Amino acid sequence: MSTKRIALITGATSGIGEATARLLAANQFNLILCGRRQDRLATLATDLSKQADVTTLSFDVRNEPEVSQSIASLPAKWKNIDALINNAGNAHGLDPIQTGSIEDWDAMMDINVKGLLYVTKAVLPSMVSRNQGHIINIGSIAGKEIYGNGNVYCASKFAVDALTKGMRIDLNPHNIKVTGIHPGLVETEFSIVRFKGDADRAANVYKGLEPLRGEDIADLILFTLTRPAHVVVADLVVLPTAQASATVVRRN
Ligand code: NDP
Ligand code: 8X3
Repeated sequence: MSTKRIALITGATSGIGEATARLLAANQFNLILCGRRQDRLATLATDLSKQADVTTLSFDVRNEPEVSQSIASLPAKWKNIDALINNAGNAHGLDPIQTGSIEDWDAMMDINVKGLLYVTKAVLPSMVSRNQGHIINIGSIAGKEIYGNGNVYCASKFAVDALTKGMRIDLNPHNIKVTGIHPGLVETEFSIVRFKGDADRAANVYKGLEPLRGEDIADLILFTLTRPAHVVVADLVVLPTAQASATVVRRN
C-alpha cells in the first residue's frame, strides 16, 4: 500500500460520486467505493485500478447494521480513512406536501439524512483517534432555498446543511475538517430517480440550459481536499451559469 491518502466515497456508482472517484484516483488518492449496485462498483474498480488502489463496499446507507458492519470489515490497511465524501442521496418524487407519498418521504429522510449519519458514525472513530480527517457532505441549493413541491427533499438537504455545521463545531477539537458543497442543477441520474425512471421528464429538467456535470463537482471536491492543512473550505454553493437561484433559471 502506498502513502497516498484514502478517500471513502458513498454513491460512487453514478453521477457526482463516480466522477469524483475518477478524479481522485488520478490525483493521489486510494479509494473505497460504496454503493448498492455491485456490478457498477466492480467495473469502476477495475477501470481505476491502474491509477490507484481501490476496494469496494456494497451497502444500503439506510441499513445501519449493514453500514457499520461493512465499514468495520475493512482490512487494516484501509481503516485509516482520510477523507469521507458523503455523497449518496437522491430526491424521490416532486409532489405538493398534501399529496406526497410517505414512501418517498421515508426514502429521502432515511437516505439523505440518516444514511449520512450512519456512514459518518462508522468512519469517525479512526479520524477522532488520529486527530485528522476531512468530511465533505454533498448538500444542495435545495438545502439553502425552498422551491415548490421540493418540501421533503429540501428538508433533507437543510438537515445536511445543519449537520455539516454541527459536525464542524463538534469535531473542531479533533482537527477534523468539515465541508459542505451545495450544487444546483447537475445532470446525472438524479432526475431519473426523482421521476421514477421517466427519462423524458428527467431530460426536461435540463432542457435549454447547460447544466453542471458530475465532473464540475468532482473538481471542487478535489480542490477542497487539497488545500493546506490550516485551511478548510467550509461551505460552497455552485450553480450552472444559467441558474441564479433554486427557481430562477435562464433557458433558451
Ligand atoms: P445519482 O442518482 O447519479 O447518484 C446517486 C448515488 O447515490 C448513486 O451512486 C447511488 O448508488 C447512491 N445511493 C442512492 N441511494 C442509496 C442508498 N440507499 N444506499 C447507498 N447508496 C445510495 O445522483 P447525483 O450524483 O446527482 O447525486 C449525488 C448527490 O448529489 C446526492 O446527495 C444528491 O442529492 C446531490 N445533489 C445532486 C444534484 C443534482 O442536480 N444532480 C444537485 C445538488 C445535490 P446505488 O444506486 O448504486 O446505491
Ligand atoms: C438537486 C438540485 O434543484 O433539483 O439537489 O433540487 S434541485
